[in-house]
Amino acid sequence: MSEQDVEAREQGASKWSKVERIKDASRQLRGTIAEALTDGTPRFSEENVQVLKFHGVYQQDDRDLRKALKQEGKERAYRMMVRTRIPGGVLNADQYLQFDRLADLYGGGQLRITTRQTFQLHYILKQNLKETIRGIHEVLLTTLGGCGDQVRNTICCAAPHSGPFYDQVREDLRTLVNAFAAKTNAYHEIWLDGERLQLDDGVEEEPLYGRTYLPRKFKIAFAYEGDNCCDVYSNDIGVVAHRAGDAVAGYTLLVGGGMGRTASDKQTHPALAKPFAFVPPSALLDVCTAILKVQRDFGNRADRKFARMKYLLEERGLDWFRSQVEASCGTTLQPPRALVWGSSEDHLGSHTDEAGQGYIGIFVESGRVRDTPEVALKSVLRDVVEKYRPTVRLTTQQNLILADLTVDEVKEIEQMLTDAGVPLAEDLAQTRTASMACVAMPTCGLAIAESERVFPEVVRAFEALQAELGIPDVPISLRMTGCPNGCARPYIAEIGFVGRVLGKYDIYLGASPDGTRVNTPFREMIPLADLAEALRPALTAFARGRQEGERFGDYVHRVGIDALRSLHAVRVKV
Ligand code: SRM
Ligand code: SF4
Repeated sequence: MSEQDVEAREQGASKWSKVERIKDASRQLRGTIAEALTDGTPRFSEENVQVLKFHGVYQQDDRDLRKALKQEGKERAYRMMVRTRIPGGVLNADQYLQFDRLADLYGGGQLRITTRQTFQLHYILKQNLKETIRGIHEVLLTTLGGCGDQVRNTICCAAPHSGPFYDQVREDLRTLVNAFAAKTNAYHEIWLDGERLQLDDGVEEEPLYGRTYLPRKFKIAFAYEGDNCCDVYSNDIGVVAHRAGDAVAGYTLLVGGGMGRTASDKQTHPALAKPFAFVPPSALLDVCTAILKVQRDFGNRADRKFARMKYLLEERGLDWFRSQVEASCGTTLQPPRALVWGSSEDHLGSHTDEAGQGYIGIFVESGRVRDTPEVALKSVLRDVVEKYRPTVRLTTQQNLILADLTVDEVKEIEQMLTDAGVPLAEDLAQTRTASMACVAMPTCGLAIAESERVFPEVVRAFEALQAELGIPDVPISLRMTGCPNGCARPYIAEIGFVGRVLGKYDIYLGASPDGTRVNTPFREMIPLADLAEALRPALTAFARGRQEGERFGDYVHRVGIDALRSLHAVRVKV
């Protein structure tokens, strides 16, 4: 940083947001969490709530109970959500079984696969928090970095491809994960009863993050050239691996993606990451570190609505950003390579190869792993994992892959799933398997509308409409969120439903199926029960006018959103 920049940053500190001040005073994420764990209350203070996020813990309350408890003059029903960091979503059988067990012990008997291919446990009482985190640590996983203003869970295509190219990409992913993990001893001290450090002994606990970490959350995704199943453009850094025979030729880096919007501020918006540079594998760590440092030093710490790196890039421009990164890592960057995408589908269904190996990708509706009277998903997964000990891979579309199986094992598992009432992905409409909903009610404190709990009805109504219009087999990605934050990435769905108020949604149409174009607002404030019908005119026009093989998102883009809006107006007049 130049002297002027340093000065500007120091002056900026006087305008820091409240969260910045809390981080600064937290003594590298200690706060007073250790003391609060034994204070006998069901909740944490506001300061500790902010610091806890860095440890992968959110304080929530059961929103279904709020009103009744208030009427009875009682406190909210506080529960904690614990989010793990599972790089690339890969778990061994013991790790999976530990989550299954912890869910039964403390998490209401359910697990939630997230859109960043990790597990969340909900409904954890404060008194069980330490045991839960220790249980996760026992199987060599951590919750540190599950949330907070640091690098979050780094995601990657979950397909269990093998060979030197894939091995190297995964190795490079691990290198980044290790380099960007918070180094504070606070985690050990608080959760694992580690020895307490004297903080005045001059030890720099966080050489990269410093006292105040990053201005905001920071997300990194790895994709294999041609396969955008993980929505690589929605991340702060997208790392796209190019092949050279069996080796990695290098990576095209994309920068500045992010989905979040704030309903009350029209200047906030979703953005796709922009092509930035091509780097050889040997330079990946240095260049990504330099990008992080630029965001660390210049990102907005006064207003969290504009603190993601996408806004820094917009404010200063890509050329300025590049020159800062080059100065930081002392390299002249090469231009990015052109990217061509073949598929963005999740890796569902059964796959076997000639060598007798196979895997099975299981569709998990909204990522919720639990037993219901009709479908014993959680139990059958536990039985399967105990019996066959597969590698378990969580996907970024909230699904789950069981890998490293023989062909016979794949067949036996299919039978076990069917017996437990779990449909095989091949037997479901592709629209259903291409769709996602965020958690929302009753745990998400930011939800303004339902999402996961109502989404199955919406998808089924939409499937019925597709069947009626004679296009049941055309996959259309539907994504719903309970607020504009975009946790299920609704702005890169062919059809996005975004909660506006309780019971009403804005509809967005026309993202490209390969995740390279955001969608456009189509209609506002549509009641939940009318969502499928609100799309009838547009879908009818698509069924009649689509070109061979054309997907709905591309059709909307071709004919234009205004043409589809006017179709709706005509229909209403009639
Ligand atoms: Fe998210 C906040 C759930 C992926 C953008 N997200 C939240 C919180 C923690 C609410 C809160 O702050 O109190 C939600 C907890 C709900 C609950 O009860 O579990 C929540 N986000 C989720 C998950 C579980 C959704 C899901 O259904 O799977 C995903 C967990 C991912 C993980 O394992 O780390 C999840 N969130 C995302 C994504 C998608 C992605 O990363 O690919 C996005 C959009 C991409 C992005 O970051 O731009 C996303 N979540 C947000 C935002 C808006 C950020 C912004 O830049 O404006 C918030 C609110 C915030 O940070 O202030 C948020
Ligand atoms: Fe909660 Fe909104 Fe994220 Fe849904 S999109 S989980 S409602 S923050």
